[in-house]
Amino acid sequence: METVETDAGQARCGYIAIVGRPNVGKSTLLNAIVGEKVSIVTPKAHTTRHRTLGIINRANCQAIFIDTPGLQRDKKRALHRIMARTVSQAIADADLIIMVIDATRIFEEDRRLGRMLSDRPGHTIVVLNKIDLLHRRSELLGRLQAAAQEFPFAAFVPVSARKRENLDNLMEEIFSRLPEGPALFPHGTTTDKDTRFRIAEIIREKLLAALNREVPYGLTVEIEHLGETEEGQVLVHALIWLDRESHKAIVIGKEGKVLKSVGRLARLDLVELLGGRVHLELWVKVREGWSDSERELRMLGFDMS
Ligand SMILES: Nc1nc2c(ncn2[C@@H]2O[C@H](COP(=O)(O)OP(=O)(O)OP(=O)(O)O)[C@@H](O)[C@H]2O)c(=O)[nH]1
Ligand SMILES: [Mg+2]
Repeated sequence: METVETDAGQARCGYIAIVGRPNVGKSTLLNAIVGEKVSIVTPKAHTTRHRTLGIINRANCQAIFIDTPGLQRDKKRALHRIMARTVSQAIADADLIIMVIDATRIFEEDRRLGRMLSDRPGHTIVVLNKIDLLHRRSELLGRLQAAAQEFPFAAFVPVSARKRENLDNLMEEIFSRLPEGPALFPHGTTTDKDTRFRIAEIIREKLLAALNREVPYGLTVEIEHLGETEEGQVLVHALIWLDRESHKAIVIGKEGKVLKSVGRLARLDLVELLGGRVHLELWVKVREGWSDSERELRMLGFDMS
């Protein structure tokens, strides 16, 4: 991405919450802005479960983005309640809010989110994502007008996170609105998440992509051991926790096919993340009802505060 012109004399720094319906491309946008995969992406809704920071620096400015889970109505499971709380907390913590919507259509859930943000109109930017899916570029003006009529917010920016289109304009809108203040993270830091978390998320990404229906939503990944083999490879032991015994055979697959393929794909990404050879071992275990138990969630490392 090109450098954005900023007032070099005035340090700026702020938190920007990225919020929106599931699957609108929030994590894809974060990764495109940071230029690194800090948050996992899949074609399935409810991929992101944790508040994840992505940090970038330009001249004298630091922008700290907060990726959030997709906003959802379903609050039946404890996991869903935590995810909804994560979104509210990120909004409360943020100096600026990016509300991501689909450029092709406004949904009722977008309107509901718009109402949640209506007390922060000057601090909210609407991003119309996936403009590459519009049949004709001439539709864009109409989509922008519709969004501006619907939401009383500060700016409306059409982008394609996947194709990295118009991100410079978005960055300008963001940088010009950041509050004054010194950087909060050292230069070079791109996320707040540690290696264990990032490894677990990469494995979960591959599982989500490989599995269908409700199976992916009842699983979580825990890194039991991170070390080194005698040959100097990075050694990862990961536990895949399922909340139903009946899902075990599906996750493992016939003759272990599903698990093997997940392991192969995850290892490719891990080699990139860890910068060396990786020995990955995956174990499938069951903890009935983990996703609806606050106690289990805490044990599995979910932030319950
Ligand atoms: N065509 C197109 N697809 C996109 C674009 N941005 C994201 N996607 C796709 O949309 C799907 C969802 O992307 P994510 O980034 O995981 O969406 P999200 O909003 O973070 O989803 P949750 O974490 O589940 O709330 C993926 O298949 C992405 O590749 C875009 O600009 N254009
Ligand atoms: Mg996401």
